[in-house]
Amino acid sequence: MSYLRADKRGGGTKPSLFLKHRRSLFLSSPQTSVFLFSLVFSFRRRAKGGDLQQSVAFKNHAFSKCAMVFLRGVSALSRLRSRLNQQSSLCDSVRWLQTQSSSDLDLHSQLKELIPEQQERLKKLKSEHGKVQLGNITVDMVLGGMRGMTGLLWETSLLDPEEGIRFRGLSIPECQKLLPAAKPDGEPLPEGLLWLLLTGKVPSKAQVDALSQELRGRAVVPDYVFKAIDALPVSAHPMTQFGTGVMALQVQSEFQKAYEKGIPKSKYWEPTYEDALSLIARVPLVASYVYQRIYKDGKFIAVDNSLDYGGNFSQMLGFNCPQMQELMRLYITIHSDHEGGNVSAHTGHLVGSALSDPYLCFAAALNGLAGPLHGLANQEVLLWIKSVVDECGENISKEQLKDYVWKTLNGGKVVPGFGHGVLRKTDPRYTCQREFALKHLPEDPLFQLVSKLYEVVPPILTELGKVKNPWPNVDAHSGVLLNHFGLTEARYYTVLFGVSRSIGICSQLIWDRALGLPLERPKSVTTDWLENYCNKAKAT
Ligand code: AMX
Repeated sequence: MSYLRADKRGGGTKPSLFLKHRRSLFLSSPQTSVFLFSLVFSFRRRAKGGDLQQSVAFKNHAFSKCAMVFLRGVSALSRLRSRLNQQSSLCDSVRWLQTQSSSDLDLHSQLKELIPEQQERLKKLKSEHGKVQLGNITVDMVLGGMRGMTGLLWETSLLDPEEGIRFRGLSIPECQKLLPAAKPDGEPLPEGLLWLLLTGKVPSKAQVDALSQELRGRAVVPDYVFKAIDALPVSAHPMTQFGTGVMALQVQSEFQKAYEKGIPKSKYWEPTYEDALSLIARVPLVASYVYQRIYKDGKFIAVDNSLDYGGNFSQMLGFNCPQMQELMRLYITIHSDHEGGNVSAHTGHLVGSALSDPYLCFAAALNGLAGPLHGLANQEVLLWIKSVVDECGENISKEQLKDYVWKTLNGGKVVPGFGHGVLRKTDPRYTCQREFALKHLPEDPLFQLVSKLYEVVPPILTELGKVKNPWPNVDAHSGVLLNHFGLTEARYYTVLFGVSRSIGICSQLIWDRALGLPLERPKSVTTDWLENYCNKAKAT
C-alpha cells in the first residue's frame, strides 16, 4: 500500500517505480499474478507485428495501472478481467484501465476532478452575491447559543427541522435504498456514505469495495498509541481513553509534516485527505482496544481482511453475529454527520480553521461529543432506561412510566434522548433504528419500553411549555439495539458515536482545505455592550 500511496502522491503512476517493484507485486497476490500474466500474453498476441518500443511502453504502463487496481480490491479484479476481455485492442484496454483506476475506483482521483469545479463555484458566489443578507441576528440568538444563526459552510449534509438530515441531498431512507450494502436488502455500507459525503455521488459496489480495501490497508496503529491508553487508569471514561488514543495517533499526521516542509495552500487538501482516510481507518482499532481493555480480557482482535468497515468494527469488538454487523453498518452510517452546527462537528471545523491537522480536530470534536447534552446522551438513555427497569420492572405500565418521567424532570434533570437544538419532529435516525428493531428484535423488553416512552414522553415535555421539540432523537434508541446484541456497557456507547462521526468531520475537513475556508473568528460582545446597543436602538 505504501508503494501505491507514494506513487499516487506523485500525481500518477510511474512505470519506473512499478518496474522496481514489479517482482514483489507479482508475489503479492495470486490473483494479481494470474491476471498480469494473462495480460502479457494477450498483449503479445494482439501486438504481434507492432512497433516493439511502443509495445514495451504499453506493457509497462498497463502493468503499472493494473497493479494499482488490483491492490485496491480482489472484487474489482474480476470485473476488470471480464471487461478487459471485451476490449477490441490492447490500446483500448490500456486506456480503459486508466479510466477505471484513476477516475472510477479511486476516491482521491474523483476529488481531484471535483475540487476545481467547487472552488470556482464558491469564488463566483462570493464575487456575485457576497453582500446578500441571510437573516438578522437578534439578541436572543446571541444569548441563546447562536440558535438559528446561519454562519457556517458545511458541504456534506444539511439538516431540515421537520424532515431531518440529508446526506448530500439524500434522506436516510434514500441512502438505505441507494448505497451499496454487504448483502441484498442489507444496511448501507459506511464506506459508501463516506464516498457520498466526499463526492456528492452515489458510489458503485466496486467503488465501495475499493474504498473498503484502502481503509483496511491504512488500518495500522503504532504500539505507542496503545501504550498511551494503557497509561490511564482502566476506570477512566471510555471517551477519555479513546480521545487519548486519537491524540497519540496524531504523531503520524501527514498534514503536520507537509506544513512544516512548507506545502503551498493550494495543496493543503492532499495531506488532509491522507490524514482523514488514515484516521477513519484507524479509529475502530483504537476504539475496540479501549473496549477490550475496559470490559474484556484486553486481547486485541485484528482486522479481518474479508470484512467491510462496519463488519470489521463489530468483529473487533468481539461481535460476530451477522445482525450485529448489520446494526453496526447502520449505526455508523446514521451517526456520521448532522450538518455543521452541532457541538462535535462545529468543534472539528473550528479547530481545523486554525490549520490544525485532522487528528487534532477530531480529538477536539470528541471532547464535545463526550458532553451529556450531545453524544453522551446515548449512554445516559440506556442508564436511565435501566434505572426505570430497576425501580419498576420491565413490564412497567404507562401510568408508572409517566410518574417516573415527572420524577426525573422534578429532580431538575432532562429526559435523555428527547429534544433537539434544530429538529422539530421525530428524528429520522430514531425512526430507522425503530424499523431495525421491529425487524430484528420486536420482542425485546427494552425495545418495548422505548416504544412506550415514545407515547409517554412527548406529551409531558409539551406540557412543560418550554421544550421546543418534545420528540425523540437518535440517542433515544441506539442503546437498546446494542444492548440486545450483547454490547451492554452503556458508558462505552459514545465511543461508537465517535467512530462514526470521524467520517463526517473528516470529510468536511478535506473540503475545508480544498476550498481554502478561512480562520473562523466570530465577533463576541459583553453584556454592557449589548445593553448599551439595545438602549441606543430603543432611543432612535
Ligand atoms: N428534558 C427536559 N427538559 C428539556 C428537554 C428534555 N429532553 N429538552 C429540552 N428541555 C428544556 C431545556 O433544558 C430548556 O430548559 P431551560 O430553559 O430551563 O434551560 C428548555 O427545555 C428549552 O430547550 P430547547 O430550546 O427545547 O432545547 P435546546 O436547543 O436548548 O437543547 C437539547 C437541545 C438536545 C440539549 C435538549 O433537548 C436536551 O437536553 N435533551 C436531552 C439530552 C439529549 O437527548 N441530548 C442529545 C441530543 C442529540 C445529540 O446531540 N446527540
